[in-house]
Amino acid sequence: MTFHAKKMTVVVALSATTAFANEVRVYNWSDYIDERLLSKFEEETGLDLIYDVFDSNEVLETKMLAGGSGYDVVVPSGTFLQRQIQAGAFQPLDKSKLPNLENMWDIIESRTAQYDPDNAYSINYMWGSTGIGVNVGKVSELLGEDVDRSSMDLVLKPANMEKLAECGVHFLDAPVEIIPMVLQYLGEDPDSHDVDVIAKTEAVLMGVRPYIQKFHSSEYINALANGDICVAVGWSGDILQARDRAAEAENGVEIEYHAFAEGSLMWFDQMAIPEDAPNPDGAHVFLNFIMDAQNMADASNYVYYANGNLASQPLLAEDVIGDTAIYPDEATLENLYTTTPYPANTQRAVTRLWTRVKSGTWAAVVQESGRHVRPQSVLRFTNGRSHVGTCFCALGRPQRNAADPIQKRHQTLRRVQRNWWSDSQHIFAWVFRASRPLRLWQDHVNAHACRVWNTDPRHNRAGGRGYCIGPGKPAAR
Ligand code: N2P
Repeated sequence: MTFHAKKMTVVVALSATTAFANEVRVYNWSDYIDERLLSKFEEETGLDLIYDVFDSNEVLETKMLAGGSGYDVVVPSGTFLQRQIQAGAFQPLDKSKLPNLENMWDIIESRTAQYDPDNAYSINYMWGSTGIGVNVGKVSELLGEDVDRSSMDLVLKPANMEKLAECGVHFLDAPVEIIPMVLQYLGEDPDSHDVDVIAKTEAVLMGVRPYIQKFHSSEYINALANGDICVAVGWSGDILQARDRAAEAENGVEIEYHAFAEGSLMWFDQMAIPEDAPNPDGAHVFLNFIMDAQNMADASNYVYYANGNLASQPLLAEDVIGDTAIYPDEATLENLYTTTPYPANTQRAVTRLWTRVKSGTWAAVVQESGRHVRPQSVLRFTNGRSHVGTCFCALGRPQRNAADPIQKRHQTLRRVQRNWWSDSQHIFAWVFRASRPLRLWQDHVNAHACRVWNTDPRHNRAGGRGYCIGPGKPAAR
């Protein structure tokens, strides 16, 4: 029996190896290749290509760190690649099997070497920026023709977002791109790893959270093109693809992409071979195929992202090589920043912050006892053991005036949930959920954000009642 079982294992293993030798399994970003290249690869090499897609570095990272993904080629962005190389997730490239490496562009290689020294584990596939896609007609209608459509003000100022919520705004579900963006907006180092500095982004994001319809990293292409949304914080080539899809549909939707006037993130997506890839030879064949000048030009011409292949440049369409949103000129390049991987403690704080921002269901908290709260506070509400929400608080005695925004805001609340929360230091609050976005207070609240860490009675002197607004539900559409 034992012998039999062993024999069977050997047979299974052999046939699996044979199957893997004919197959290459590639895991790439969605909307990131001209699919004709996939069949061309199979025709030219006789290998079967299994091509899956993802839209999030975090999803890919989970697979890479767990191991056993079954993929031969994957495409993390530089900062993720660096961390995964350190975790032993990739195997070094066998450069003798990659003659087309000579086509690569030294300028991009020197940049990607910051994540992958000597480019020992990866080749650049494409690179781009994270900026803003706008539906020109809708945004001009809601914010005026003269509004600066390349400014982060569009998506980080509550007053603008309140208006744009009407036509729909998506943000990337990419914390390590959105947080640097908000830091840049705040005039901080976008690559800060300091958790206290990073914490400053929460107030800004919570201030616009009620107006963000969705955090998603691929739906926005069609949503922009169809006119289902009017603004997306997204990736350069994706938004340019939306522009083309709208033009092809002749639906009257005009989409623009802008790197942010305040500065945009520049990132590099790198093809690498997992340490446990079933078919590393096939993976090298695929990488070499991708580095062919014509193939790489075809890919960029289709997806509107720049690539790291110098030899492909004469073969690029004019609306690709000639567009500074894709191939930045010196001036554009100066306004792009890069980031480095977060150490574990920063990453944990970022992940938690992002979860709070995305879930964003604490609509409003009215601090009834209030006396322990300083004016102009951001309150962290806890249930005694763990943090349950953050709200942005402006303190003051409500004036007995019907026009007072505090009292008006009260009228916009439908009390669907009421709880007392308390921690060991007696924070008491009523927790409400809003029936609709809290319009009156967003600007005011944002202008008054700061923090209270505890309920030390010495701080009680401020007195009065605190009115706090946290993130609401996305605007109903
Ligand atoms: C393709 C998105 C790739 C850019 N849809 C993200 N690194």
